[in-house]
Amino acid sequence: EDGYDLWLRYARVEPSRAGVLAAHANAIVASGSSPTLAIATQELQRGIAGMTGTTPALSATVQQGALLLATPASTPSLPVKTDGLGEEGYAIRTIMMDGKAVTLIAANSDIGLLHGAYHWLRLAQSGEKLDNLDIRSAPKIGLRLLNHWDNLNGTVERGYAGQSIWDWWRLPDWKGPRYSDYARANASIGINGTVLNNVNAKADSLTAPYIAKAAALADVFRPYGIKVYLSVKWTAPMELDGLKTADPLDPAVAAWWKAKADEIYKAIPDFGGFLVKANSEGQPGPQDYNRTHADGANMLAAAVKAHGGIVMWRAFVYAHDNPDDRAKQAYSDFKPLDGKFADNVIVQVKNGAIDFQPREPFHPLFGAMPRTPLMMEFQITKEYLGQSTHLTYLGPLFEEVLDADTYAKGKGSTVAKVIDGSLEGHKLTGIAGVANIGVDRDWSGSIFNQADWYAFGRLAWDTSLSAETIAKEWAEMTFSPDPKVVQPVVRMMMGSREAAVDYMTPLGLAHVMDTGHHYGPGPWVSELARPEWNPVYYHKADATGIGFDRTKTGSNAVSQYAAPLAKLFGSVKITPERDLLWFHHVPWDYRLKSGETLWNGLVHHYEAGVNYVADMQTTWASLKPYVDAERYAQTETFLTIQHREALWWRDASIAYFQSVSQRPLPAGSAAPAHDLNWYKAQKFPYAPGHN
Ligand code: BDP
Repeated sequence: EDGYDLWLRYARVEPSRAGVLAAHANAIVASGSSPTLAIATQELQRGIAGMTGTTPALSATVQQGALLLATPASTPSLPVKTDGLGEEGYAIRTIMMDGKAVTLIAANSDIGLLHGAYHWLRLAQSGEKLDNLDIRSAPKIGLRLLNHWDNLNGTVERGYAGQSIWDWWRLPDWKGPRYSDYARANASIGINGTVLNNVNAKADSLTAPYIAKAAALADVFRPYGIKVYLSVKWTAPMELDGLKTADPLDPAVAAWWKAKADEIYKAIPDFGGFLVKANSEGQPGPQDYNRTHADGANMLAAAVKAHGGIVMWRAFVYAHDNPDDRAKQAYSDFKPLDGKFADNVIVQVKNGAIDFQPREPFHPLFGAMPRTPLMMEFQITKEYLGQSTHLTYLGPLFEEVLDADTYAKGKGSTVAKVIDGSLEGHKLTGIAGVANIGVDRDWSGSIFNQADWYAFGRLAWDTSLSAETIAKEWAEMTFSPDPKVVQPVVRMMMGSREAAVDYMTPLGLAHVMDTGHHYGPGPWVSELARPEWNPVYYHKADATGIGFDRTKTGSNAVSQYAAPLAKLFGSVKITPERDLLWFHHVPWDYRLKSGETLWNGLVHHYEAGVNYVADMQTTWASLKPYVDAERYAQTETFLTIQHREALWWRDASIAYFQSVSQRPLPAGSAAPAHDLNWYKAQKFPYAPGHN
């Protein structure tokens, strides 16, 4: 097992379970014909054959124990109501039909049936009961997208799983099996769109040859219910066709984009739309012409509007000439534009105000732009969380953000309700995850990183799921439904993100990773051109203490949150300790809730992180008898790397912060293995994922 099959392994089950499966799926009855329906029935056949050894026949007549796939169109007297299931949802119900017990998968569309088929297969693989089923499921969020930061030359920005899976060079002719396997995996977790290219976009992706390549991929993905989107470069009209300006209010510019959109829609009639990174980290944008983000977004939106397309405009902006706290800048730029965006624009906001840190408080824009649809941007690829080798399950991070209360309309105004549109009554809703996918056989750089892709999709479909439930499902399908495996694996996963927070950025620290590659520790870095590129900017450690004062006495970023939170985060005494140094500059001898000093507490957090990794190693070793050799060995080795690097993080961080705090280590804590200069001297010029 090399991980290629992801959570769709359909491994052979014990004879007794095979009997149960066969009894509930001894034939497949599907009326109608479409590529999507064919995929659904083939997937069911493949899954059942894998698990039981017998392929159920496709049958035209209902028999006891059949699996039935039906829509109101194919079966006018459908015995299950499909109202409220939308175009993508489904119901699964055990019913009696002509005196025979059958399992009915019902939906309004064949895509809904496909999702239902995957749900049934999930139950089958996880060892769940298959009788008396009564399930209804429909996504609350409309756009559930992966964002690939894939470059046209095959590299992947912040990619740690090898080169891009898009073989741009051999497209559109060669459409390898990876593409449909990719679509299967995504459809199985409800993802319905993919942005093919990096937000740091090249204009070339909008040329005719590249549109044809994107169209070829769209053709593969379409029957799986997955639409294609493209990131665009703001100055494409100038670069590709010599326009003198990219001013969004210039009619020639608007006409260029309109013609370009028409050209794309001719090749890809169901093209989803554009994703835009503008005026951010050196990318051009409307502000270069003294126009606003709304001016830019609305011009593009007009170009795709007639085709039903949308524009996802990113709020990830911070300017080099803005002396204000970086954490405040997106809000400062976008909040005044609330209500000014066209109705087919959605603003895409990262989960936190800085950049995908191991922990950040939720982004203050959530809840602050009631008249503008906002979509979430999570990072599935682990730029700041150990990249491919650290086992840091992101489910708890996603869950923490989605469940965070913005208080925008009083208690219970969670981020999830902002992005599913229910809080402010928006119809256009979305969530995006920056993909962790590459050509590695295991797709994601490690077996456990697959869980992050899986968790993103499952939460995008249903934000009310718990990270733990998802981890359990994933472990059951990825390894085995045996509780002897599932329980320890889930336990490892559930604490692993907090462990990374502990050994990298405890107590609300952030962005102390080394420059460029963001891999190991670099809290000492202070000499880069822009202040906010330097870790010292974020931790502000000095002789008196550590942390970024974002209260009234500092940058006052707390004022960007709703009143109850501004109050909470504004007071050092009541700020949750996990966010302490994000909001406050705190004296080294400040007393934490545990009674120990901040300095001692910091050291203990680093150690707790390292110890957690050691515990995962022990747990994993105990699973050796139950896991196949290849996947066992990869995880074992990666945990060894993680432990070594957690120690490195601990030691380097302590060596540096001790040089500032001038405090002795708490009793029982070992001194770092090397002196500070040794840690500073570590360089990684060829670390993956950055230019
Ligand atoms: C940061 C990455 C950078 C991305 C940028 C973005 O370091 O590579 O281009 O975000 O999201 O996380 O645009």
